[in-house]
Amino acid sequence: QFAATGVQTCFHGRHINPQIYADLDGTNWHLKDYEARGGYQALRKILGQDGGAGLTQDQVIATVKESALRGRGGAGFPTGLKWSFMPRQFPGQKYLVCNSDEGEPGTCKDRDILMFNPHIVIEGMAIAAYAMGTSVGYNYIHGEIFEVYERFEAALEEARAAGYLGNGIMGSGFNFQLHAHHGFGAYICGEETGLLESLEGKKGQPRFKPPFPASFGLYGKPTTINNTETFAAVPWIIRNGGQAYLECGKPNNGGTKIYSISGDVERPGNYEIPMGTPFSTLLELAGGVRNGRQLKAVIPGGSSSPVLPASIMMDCTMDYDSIAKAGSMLGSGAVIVLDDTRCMVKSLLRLSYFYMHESCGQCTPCREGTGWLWRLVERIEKGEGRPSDMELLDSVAGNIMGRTICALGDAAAMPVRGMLKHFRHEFEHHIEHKRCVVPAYV
Ligand code: L3W
Ligand code: SF4
Repeated sequence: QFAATGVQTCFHGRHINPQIYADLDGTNWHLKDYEARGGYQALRKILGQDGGAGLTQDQVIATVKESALRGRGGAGFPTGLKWSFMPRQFPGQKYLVCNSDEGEPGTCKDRDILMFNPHIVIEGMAIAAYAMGTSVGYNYIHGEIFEVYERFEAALEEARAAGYLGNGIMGSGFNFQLHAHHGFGAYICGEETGLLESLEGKKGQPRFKPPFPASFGLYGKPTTINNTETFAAVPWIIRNGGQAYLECGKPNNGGTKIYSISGDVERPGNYEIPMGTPFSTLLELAGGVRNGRQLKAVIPGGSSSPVLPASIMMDCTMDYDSIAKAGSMLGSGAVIVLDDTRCMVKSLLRLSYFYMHESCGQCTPCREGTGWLWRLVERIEKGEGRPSDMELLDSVAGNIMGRTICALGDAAAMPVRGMLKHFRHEFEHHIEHKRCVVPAYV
């Protein structure tokens, strides 16, 4: 159950022992290994190449809807619903795109799926392409992880040679050409419309939405974009049924999810667990808080999600609805753990710098506001803050939110509001005493 998507459960090591990754590297990602694990059986099933009747496009979409699979890139949008937005009878080319531009601070799951199980993404994309009547797809891979791009290219070659991609797949009338493309490391190219612009060879600047990519996507054509982990869940769903996947998790939050847990834990890494698992269980899997220290706070869904104090987080389960109810977002599932030695002002300073650096500069509230936020937090951290800075921080954040083209503006503002809501006293202490409330930073 824990390994429902076929991704290895609880592999960790990149942060603590690179040798573990080295051992996995090159051993079991190949087509023959994937086939031995039941790979490409779901594709055979829908095409009727397993002796069965096959599945219609509507049946595939209905199965994905039944599974309650939600987008694993950050927004948690229902996947089956998104697939049903794609116009069926479109007279021109339609596209399928995989968003592997994983750049959210704290997130490192998609790179591992592509590195250790690339065929699961190829199969998931082929099934999606069949369901939506799309014959061309792209996987846009983050530019700073070139070895992942090379691995995926190698897997594509294997799939083409075996007849799982190309024209007349497995003797059926289904054609699907899949290509890999690598970006150059800009965070904003992970935003779906920025990604499309970049894929078209332009500067990766987000477009206004609506129109959504389902009607105006790549080269202005209907396009469906899903995250890597979302596609990786699809073969299991088709083989085992939507209901079985749903039952791995909880209502409205089907299946399992991979969490990239980092920060102050003993064993940081990627952990695949059922939706609805208590946060305390995930923390335990990661070895607990580093050096037996006290848990102070958790950023539950990547740097864009508001921080939650330990008292709230320990009552949460790891699923979209529970984390939203607690006032944050499950996001991409990047769980950043902060122990009692962490200064929240310093933590926010680091996050604010990231958003200022990654703003594409198109809209004024984001371009100017992210820099303003960073400068305010920096002077508070340096002991040069003024009492009025508290109100100013809140006001600048409030004036960014909801006033920008894409979600990066909100993503820069939300952590500020989260910190001020739960750790206001630390900021006030910095301003009043010109030093940190945390003894280690005095
Ligand atoms: C057709 C409609 N399509 C919505 C589609 C839309 C998109 C999906 C979700 O941001 C979040 C962001 C980050 N007709 C539609 C429709 N769609 N309504 O559904 O849309 P949306 O706008 O809710 O989200 P988004 O713009 O995709 C994603 C947060 O995720 N995040 C980001 C992590 C980034 C990474 C990374 O490393 N690249 O993981 C983490 O929390 O802040 O809020 O496909 O087209 N009526
Ligand atoms: Fe660019 Fe920021 Fe505007 Fe997004 S919100 S389009 S990143 S300036």
